[in-house]
Amino acid sequence: MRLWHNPASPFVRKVRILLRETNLASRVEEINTPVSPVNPHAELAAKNPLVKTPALETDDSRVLYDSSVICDYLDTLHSGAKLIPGGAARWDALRLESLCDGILDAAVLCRYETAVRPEALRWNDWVNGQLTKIRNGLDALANEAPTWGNTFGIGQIGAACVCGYLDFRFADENWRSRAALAAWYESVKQRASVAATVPA
Ligand code: 99T
Repeated sequence: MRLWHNPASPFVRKVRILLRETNLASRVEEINTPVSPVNPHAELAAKNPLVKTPALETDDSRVLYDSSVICDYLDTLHSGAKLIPGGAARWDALRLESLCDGILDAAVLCRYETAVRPEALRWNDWVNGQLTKIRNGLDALANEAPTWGNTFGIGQIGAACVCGYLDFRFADENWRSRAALAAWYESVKQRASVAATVPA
């Protein structure tokens, strides 16, 4: 399999953590792919019309995107404990994954607003709207983090990617003021899969 990959991307990181948690990493070749909404990567564009990372080419030549679909697919390829559970727990896990994806979508939009959009075209109210989504989402994560125990499924993978991305791109945001989330992240940062995939 081939993964169009970008070491800054929190969405790619979800996939890379899942690959390591499930011992599938050796089956995937990672192709480093710089992405920008204003400078589409030609090879990636031929595989994913949205020109976003991650995209995964499977051994039977399907190209899958986005990160949720890729994680769902990869979780079918191993015989260990599933990171996307079945039964009623599935909906809690997928809802938590969506919450984390939504926080990350807002964070990446803010990042592009400041790193890509020309200063004269920036709109503070719009950025503040995205920051509000991030902060409300973090409050929700902090409320539920104490219920997670030792579970490290797709939702917690997403939460680890949120915390790591905010450290990487939003160092001034002080998300650690939410003590329950900060304490949870301190414990999962030590996992080999999380430590090996710190954004760069
Ligand atoms: O928007 C673009 O054209 C390029 N952006 C991306 O490819 C980002 C990289 S994060 N990926 C996504 O937004 C994927 C979202 C999708 N719903 C998923 O896979 O879950 C780059 C962050 C950074 O550089 O700071």
